[in-house]
Amino acid sequence: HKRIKQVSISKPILYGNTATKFSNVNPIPLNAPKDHTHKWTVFVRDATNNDLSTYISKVVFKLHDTIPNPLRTIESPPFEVTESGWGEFEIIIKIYFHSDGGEKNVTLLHHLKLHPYNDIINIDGKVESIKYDEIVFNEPTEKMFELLTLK
Ligand code: SLL
Repeated sequence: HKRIKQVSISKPILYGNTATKFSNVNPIPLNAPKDHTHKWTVFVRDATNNDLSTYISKVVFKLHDTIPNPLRTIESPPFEVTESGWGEFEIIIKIYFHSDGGEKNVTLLHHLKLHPYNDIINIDGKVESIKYDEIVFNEPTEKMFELLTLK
């Protein structure tokens, strides 16, 4: 892989989760275990609403072992997983790039938030814990450069 010297491209992303508590207006699904208290979605998305699939091939979310099939592989946008449950835990998020670009995967860690406290925004009973980050590609290969600059 030929690399382009002294070029750095960064891609803005958002990752995190939203959660809503089950209630009278937002009842627990009939097929959900009775101890589940929340519905939640964990996601990775582009911070500027561009299509991540131009350079990302898949996102793997490693959930808590108490959840059925904890390893979830998402191969096209939206890169997200929606589940119900009762507890907070660490989610390992692995972002894989198209293999012909010659880039290693990137690992992010997200603490799933269900309860509104600390830096959590709570709008209409919805809890959100979302972070902004930039994936930096230093001296990308020619192929990766092409994928990163596709419109
Ligand atoms: C801990 N924080 O560290 C806890 C673990 C696990 C949450 C929380 C299971 C959902 C399901 C669920 O919500 N687990 O039954 O599908 O021990």
